[in-house]
Amino acid sequence: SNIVEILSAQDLRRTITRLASEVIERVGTLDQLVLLGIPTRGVPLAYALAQQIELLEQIKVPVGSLDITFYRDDLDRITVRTPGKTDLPTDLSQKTVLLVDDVIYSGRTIRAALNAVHDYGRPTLTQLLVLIDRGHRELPIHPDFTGKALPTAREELVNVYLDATDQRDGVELVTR
Ligand code: 3GP
Ligand code: MG
Repeated sequence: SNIVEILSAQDLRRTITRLASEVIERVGTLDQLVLLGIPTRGVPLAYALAQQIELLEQIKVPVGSLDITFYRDDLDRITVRTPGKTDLPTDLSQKTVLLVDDVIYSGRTIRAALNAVHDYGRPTLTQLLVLIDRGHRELPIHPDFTGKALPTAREELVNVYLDATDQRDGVELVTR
């Protein structure tokens, strides 16, 4: 297999900075905003975004994580079932929920995440931020904020590395 660098550590930091600015710009008030990361790497990504938002606006945005293990309709197709962890910083009613994930592919994970959110309250608005959109959607789900749209072949794999989990930052494409 062949590994191609898609985002260097510096590129990734710039992308996170830009995404934080876009969220601030488009969400209007930050008062009701809650970031919910989807395990595994959506969680450290959500924390990195919150840190950048705080740097820019001096506002601490609550961050949580959303375990969607039991909401997937295709559990048998998922070879590695890592139970995630749901850790909500607040009741989601009347909130603006920003779902945060590292890679979007079919869209099934996000559909499951929407079902999970629904069980924890009724947000005023729910939006989606992804670092990498690698295409191949099977559902009418589209991110509101995208780090990078990266057309891929189905057999390719995107590796996202984040300092908190991987002691390095960057994005690679593994081609076979
Ligand atoms: P989705 O397909 O539900 O949108 O395929 C199951 C899930 O695995 C994807 O969500 C996505 O979260 C993740 N995924 C799919 N392809 C990749 C990839 O190339 N890299 C990473 N890191 N995750 C992927
Ligand atoms: Mg992921």
